[in-house]
Amino acid sequence: MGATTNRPALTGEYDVVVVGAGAAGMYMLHRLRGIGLRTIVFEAADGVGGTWYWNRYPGARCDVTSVEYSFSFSKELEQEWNWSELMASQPEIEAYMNYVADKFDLRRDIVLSTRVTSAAWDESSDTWRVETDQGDSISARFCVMATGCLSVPLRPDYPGIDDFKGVSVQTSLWPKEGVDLNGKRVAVIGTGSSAIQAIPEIAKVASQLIVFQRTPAYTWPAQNRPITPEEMAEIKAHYDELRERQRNSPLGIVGRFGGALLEPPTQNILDLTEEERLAALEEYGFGVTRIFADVPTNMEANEIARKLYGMHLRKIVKDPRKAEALTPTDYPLGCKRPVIDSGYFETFNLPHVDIVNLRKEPIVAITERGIRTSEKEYEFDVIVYATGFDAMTGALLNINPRGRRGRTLQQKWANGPRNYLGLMTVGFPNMFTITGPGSPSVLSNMLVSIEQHVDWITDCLAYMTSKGLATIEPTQEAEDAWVEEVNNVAQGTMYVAPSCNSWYLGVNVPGKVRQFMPYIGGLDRYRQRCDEVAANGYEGFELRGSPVPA
Ligand code: FAD
Ligand code: N01
Repeated sequence: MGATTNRPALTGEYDVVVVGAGAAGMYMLHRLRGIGLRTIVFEAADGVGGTWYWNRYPGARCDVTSVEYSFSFSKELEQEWNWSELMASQPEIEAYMNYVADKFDLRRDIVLSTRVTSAAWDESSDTWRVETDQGDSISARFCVMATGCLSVPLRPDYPGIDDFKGVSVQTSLWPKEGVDLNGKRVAVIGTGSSAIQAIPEIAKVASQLIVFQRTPAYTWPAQNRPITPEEMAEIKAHYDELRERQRNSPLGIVGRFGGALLEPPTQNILDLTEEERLAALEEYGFGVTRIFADVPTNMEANEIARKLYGMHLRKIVKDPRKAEALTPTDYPLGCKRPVIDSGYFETFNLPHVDIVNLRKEPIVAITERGIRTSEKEYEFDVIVYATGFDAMTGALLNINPRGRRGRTLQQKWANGPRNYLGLMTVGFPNMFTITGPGSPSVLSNMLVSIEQHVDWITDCLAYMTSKGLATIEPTQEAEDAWVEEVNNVAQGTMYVAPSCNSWYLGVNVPGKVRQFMPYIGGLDRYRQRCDEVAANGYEGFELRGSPVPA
């Protein structure tokens, strides 16, 4: 969607360049202005909001309650903004992001429709030189990558993919003007969060909907509903308390989620009799998978919970063929990011909605008329690709920053991402990543993680400015120890089970190294660690006052 700009190329010098104007880039800009740093933000899209700008597919909404998935840095903002639903839809969140941009007068320093194409560290001047696809070439002492964890769409490379004569559309690149799906024959490829939100909405208007599924998903009912004005007033009266609890929680979330309480469970499913397990299933439905302590860590317990999940699914989906196709069987609960839905399984009871199991009937090619599998050709008017993202590292490696001695990030991370606290990586001084690999990031409520990272970076830059320091970079020792800790805490969880394949592990991208990327130790523990590091004079970082000899 990024249009060509007709503005003169920018060539100035700045204190900080920020890449990306999603929630992270916008809040970063606001804080940097607050400490008097001259900042410029480049954004590829022609609007702000990042995720909430790009993902306009039908049904797109957040799955954390919106009062929690919102900025906490301004009490005024909290009091002015009203959320209409527990989990707001994309248009509402995009409107919120735009409201924030206007309220804090952010737009004057955000350069839209401009993609950063390179960033190179100049050792002689201790600055980053950043270039864009619009001919800009600016320098800045610091570079903040607010490029997003889920901002590089992936599309399969099926033979003939460009031959289709109908409309091809990707959930994460959904056009602003929308796509006419009324009365159309629609295919959806993929069954991750995006597809699972879109499918019930598409089914409402399409004449035929066929879902092409490679891996069935575990999904839990969203239990979304409108927020009444009385509830909103009550929330506004207690925001301070809510924010405090969010910041001190492992996920940055304190509310209810998918019907189960977030307090850590204590009872083990392995201690229950078969009758007791069935009674729990009766009482909690799909939520039964979330109420036992041993399910996330013990494979036998996980298997039992998985079977209960399948039993509940078969009660909802009436056609046994569809139910069988939709039932996850070969990977554990807790391996992939939980999916939250509104009537997903029920949608398959509609006569015009069907599912193709790609494990039995793989796609061979995209044709002029539709999709050819190993069995037959299906004809469509619209093909929706809901095939995910090159997550966590994709946007950074696309820019491929060039650090000390000309070494690129692609070279450094050839065997997977390595950094200290998920914030900085050795060899790339003065370059910060927001919610990058090695931080709680996508395992948490991202707005809480974003605020934590932005606040930490702001404090760090204020400290450096006050001491007249030129560069900051982690020590090799600190980086190695952190990488080991990130790996260690993930061991024994379903996230890294041998049968688990997820984008957290990078395995959805052909050729990407299998490595669990986020830090699973909890946002509360992580925050404490970051605070201690800062309080100890940025322990594990090397701070210098003058250019380093080459
Ligand atoms: P983004 O919002 O991704 O913004 C990054 C921006 O950087 C993009 O606008 C991109 O265009 C820009 N950019 C990237 N590379 C360049 C470049 N080279 N040059 C210029 N610009 C560039 N998280 C939750 O916690 N709860 C949720 O309920 C939730 N729902 C989600 C729903 C969807 C559909 C998706 C895709 C993600 C969801 N997430 C959710 C994760 C979401 O990405 C984060 O919550 C959050 O919006 C990330 O903000 P960000 O600013 O870090 O990144
Ligand atoms: O992407 P995904 P997504 N042929 O990677 C399939 C956030 N989010 O956009 O599992 C056939 O999860 C792939 O199959 P498999 C959230 O963090 C949040 O849905 O690899 N199929 C899978 O089914 C989420 O986790 C919300 O076998 C192919 C699907 O496509 C993240 O974004 C909403 C294929 C991709 O699923 C990503 O979600 C939306 C191929 N060649 C997104 N390639 C909320 O509700 C891939 N697939 C908050």
